[in-house]
Amino acid sequence: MIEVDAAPFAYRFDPARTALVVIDMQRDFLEPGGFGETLGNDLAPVVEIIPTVAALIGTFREKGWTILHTRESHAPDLSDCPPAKRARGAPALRIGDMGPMGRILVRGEPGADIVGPCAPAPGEIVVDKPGKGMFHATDVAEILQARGVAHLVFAGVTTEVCVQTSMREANDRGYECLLIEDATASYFPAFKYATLEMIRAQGAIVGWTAPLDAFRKAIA
Ligand code: C5J
Repeated sequence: MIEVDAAPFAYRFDPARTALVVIDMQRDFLEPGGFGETLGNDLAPVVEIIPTVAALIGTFREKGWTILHTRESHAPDLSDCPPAKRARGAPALRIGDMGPMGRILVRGEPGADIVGPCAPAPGEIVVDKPGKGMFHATDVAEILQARGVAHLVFAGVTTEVCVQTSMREANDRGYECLLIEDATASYFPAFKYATLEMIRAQGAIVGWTAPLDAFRKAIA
């Protein structure tokens, strides 16, 4: 077992039973004209973490450990997009509308792709998810079970939406979850801060958090 200096206390994991989960590092959330920006968000805080997420992916790759990437996206006919999700808020462009990177959050469109520095390598798992949580309407549960995974290391965007939802879903299913603090971001820095606090509160009620440096030191 490897022990990471994490909060609220040490996080222990067995690399053979661990997967890195990189949530939704997609152009639609990180680049101008995508879903995130159409909702009126400032992209700067999420763009800032791209090199750290890429470094974390590189660390797992060097070790040959399991990597799973998710993409929030919908079928072209939007049959997996609840009308309530499409109607929510007052975005400049709604899910399925044509934007500068193709149809917003639609599978196969350029905007649904993962940004270059974080792009999946051959052999890495890529899961398209129609919801905020990675277990909803996907085969993530079966994929992890087949590989005997018990520990999940999380990164990606946004901290309080898809990352937190996926981490809570995983925690309820019995996975030991660690969120890498500087490899996750929100459009709202205060929401990121609050999410990190609530995850590790009450004795790691949802899981652990640690910076990338601490993770790297542990595995060195
Ligand atoms: C959002 C996500 N924020 N990936 N999606 O709508 O967090």
